[in-house]
Amino acid sequence: MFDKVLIANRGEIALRVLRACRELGIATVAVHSTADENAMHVRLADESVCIGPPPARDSYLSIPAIVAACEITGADAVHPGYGFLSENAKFADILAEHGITFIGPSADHIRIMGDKIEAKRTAKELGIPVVPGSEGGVAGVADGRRIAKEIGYPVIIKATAGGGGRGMKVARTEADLEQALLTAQSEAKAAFGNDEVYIEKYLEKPRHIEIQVLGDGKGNAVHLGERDCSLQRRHQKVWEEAHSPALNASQREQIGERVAVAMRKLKYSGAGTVEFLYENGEFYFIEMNTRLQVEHPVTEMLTGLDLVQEQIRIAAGAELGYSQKDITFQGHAIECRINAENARTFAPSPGKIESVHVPGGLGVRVDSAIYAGYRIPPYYDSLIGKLIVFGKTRTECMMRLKRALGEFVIEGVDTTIPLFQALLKEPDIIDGNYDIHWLEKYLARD
Ligand code: MV4
Repeated sequence: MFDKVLIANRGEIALRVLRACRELGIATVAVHSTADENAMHVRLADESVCIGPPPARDSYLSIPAIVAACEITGADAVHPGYGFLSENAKFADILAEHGITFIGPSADHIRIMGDKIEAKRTAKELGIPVVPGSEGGVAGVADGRRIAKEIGYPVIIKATAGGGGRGMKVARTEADLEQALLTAQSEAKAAFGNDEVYIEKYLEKPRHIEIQVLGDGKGNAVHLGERDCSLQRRHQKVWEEAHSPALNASQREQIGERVAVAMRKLKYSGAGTVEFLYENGEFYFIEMNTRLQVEHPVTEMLTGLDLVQEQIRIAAGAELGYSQKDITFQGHAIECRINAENARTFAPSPGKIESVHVPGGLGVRVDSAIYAGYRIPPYYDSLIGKLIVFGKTRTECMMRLKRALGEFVIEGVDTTIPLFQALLKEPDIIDGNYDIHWLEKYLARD
């Protein structure tokens, strides 16, 4: 096992990783920008190193600064959290060159899944159902027209180097195709420095359902069920739950087993998430995330597994030590992302937290790094906490969520708490009847 882990992140996820390390008896190193001198992760870690000025590219994204922090403190492993360097294959390679363990999948797997065409090709080869579309990149307008005609309209054009919704364009008819293709290519070039795009059948009203996996890199892998993350705004998840209100046990088992078999063949190592669009009873692979995700706690609530401890054990060379039949699910969990944003306009609301009262009681978990007097810096993501609630049934979970939201007090900045209180009154939310467009439509009403 590692003696000392450096946590290359900030905010609630830095605390989440720190807690896992502490329970495993591993010393922790926090890194921070000058804007985060007073951050909770710095206070709670055993040691801390300032790695640069506020802009993330000069601190949390600076590979030389983080490697230097490892060398100064003698850390033998790095946990990247999510975002920042968590899916940077180059970072994983450089750490390896320095004899430091990257707590995550192999650089090769990060690289494959970072290239969305490669990811799809790999998934398909491994027996995972994918969205019908081009086998590789689109060569030009004529090639695009030919492919789109073959798949049938509407189609969606996506950047190979993209992901998370950036640089996508929908073409409803052949008349739209040229424009959509050229726009997608130029946006991809500007955003990722790579203008390669691919085409897929456009699914009109899918749900976003993702499968959590764990593998040990030795051919053992399990799935930990799904999360329904359909409630999103501008490709930012807002509410995530498990199980999905749309799936029954046999559907869950079927898609889960498909994914687990694929991960065994791939010899996948660490935690990962296989993302699907789900429509009319069918699953369609879109991407795989090779990192711990923001919403991992809902899976922890149902399975009782500590996903971060599992990541650490696996990175240290341990075998999984359990098989699929040992994984069981209990109850229902919902996560609400608490952002320092206006609940109606979503305008960021950085500033000083004047007071905070967090909810508690049975089945209530709050992952957050805020405290009374803390000043939220304006430089980073506006996520300031996650409220995760568990219940024996979805109904119990929602009643408890309502109760917990009512207890939650954050004074000094705007938060998304009122949005969740409003959502809990919506019949479609109560019934679990929503797709990926539901929230945007709801917010567009007045
Ligand atoms: C799609 C799609 C419809 N059809 N692909 C957006 C983020 C990226 N991960 C994939 N995305 C989509 N891909 C096909 N073939 C619709 C979306 C999409 C979406 C997906 C998940 C959650 C929210 C979304 C909001 C708009 C569009």
